[in-house]
Amino acid sequence: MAFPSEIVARPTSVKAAVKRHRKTITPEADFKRRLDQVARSTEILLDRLLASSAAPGEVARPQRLLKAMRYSGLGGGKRIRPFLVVATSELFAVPRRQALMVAAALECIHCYSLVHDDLPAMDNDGVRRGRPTTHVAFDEATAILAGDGLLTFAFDVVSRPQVHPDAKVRIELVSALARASGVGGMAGGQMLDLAAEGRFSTEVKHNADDVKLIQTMKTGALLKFACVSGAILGGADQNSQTALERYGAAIGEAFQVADDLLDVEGDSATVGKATGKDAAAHKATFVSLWGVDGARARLNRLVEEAEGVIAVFGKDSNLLKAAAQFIASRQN
Ligand code: GRG
Repeated sequence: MAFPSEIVARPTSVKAAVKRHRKTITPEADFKRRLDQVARSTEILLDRLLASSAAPGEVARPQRLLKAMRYSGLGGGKRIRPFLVVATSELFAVPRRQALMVAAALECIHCYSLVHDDLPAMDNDGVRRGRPTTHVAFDEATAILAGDGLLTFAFDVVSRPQVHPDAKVRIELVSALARASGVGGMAGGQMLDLAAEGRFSTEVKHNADDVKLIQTMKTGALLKFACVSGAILGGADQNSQTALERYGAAIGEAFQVADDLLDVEGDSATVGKATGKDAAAHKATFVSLWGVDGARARLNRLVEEAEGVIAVFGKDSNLLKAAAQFIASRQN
């Protein structure tokens, strides 16, 4: 696949104008502009990657499956994970095109998890990103396969030479992404979450440590990978890598606390999915443990922690500080 030049090439005059403009805008506005830009670039890249023609080694791409994968992966979402990959890669001057390939792969995993999470056997949701969920728009079997297709496609994308010329770096990314997504990460966290709902036993108790473990795995692992991937791509030293791991862990938890608060306080039209479901399903959440005020206080502490650890990057950390604020105050 030829890399779409419109998502990386910017003429020098535009770069200079952007630099001048950046000096005059707030970190929050700069963050929103950059998030938009990464979302657009991710969309263009995923559109190209999920084209109808088969890649070398593939036999054919069945139209219905591809359509369901495109429905699930394109045309929605905040693209916060791709943003984090690109922003952390910038700290180490990683070329944008490399970071975007990792961003696209990670977004495929995220979208697969949403498709499977919405299935009748899991959360049984009819609306996602303000549209019918994949199994509603297509059918259950197609949605399962679309999730499977996106999951495996992510590893196809992240192992491509365009990600990094050094195969060792690509293997490190493949391994980190697999561990964040699988039995010891997101899929494992989903299993623990279902168990905590009482799906497999009526004797269910959970304390703060259980809830934290579930969320660290279910939601936090992918967000942490997003932050660490910039360090892997950039061959960062151990201190930088550790700072990004700690930042990723703090915003990962903050993301989930914010999600739990949105489920209680948000309205479904703005959030883009049904709300009030956690309490109805007796889910183990930060709000069920600490109440709304306790969860909000924890959220503020997590943002402070994220801002503190990322400060080692000096003024280059402003964008990531704004990202932590956004994650805590998001409305959808
Ligand atoms: C089914 C293996 C499997 C895992 C599902 C992540 C997950 C595990 C389920 C998603 C359910 C959920 C709503 C979790 C809360 C946090 C979360 C991941 C919210 C959605 O992420 P956003 O807000 O979504 O980044 P967009 O639509 O912006 O991409």
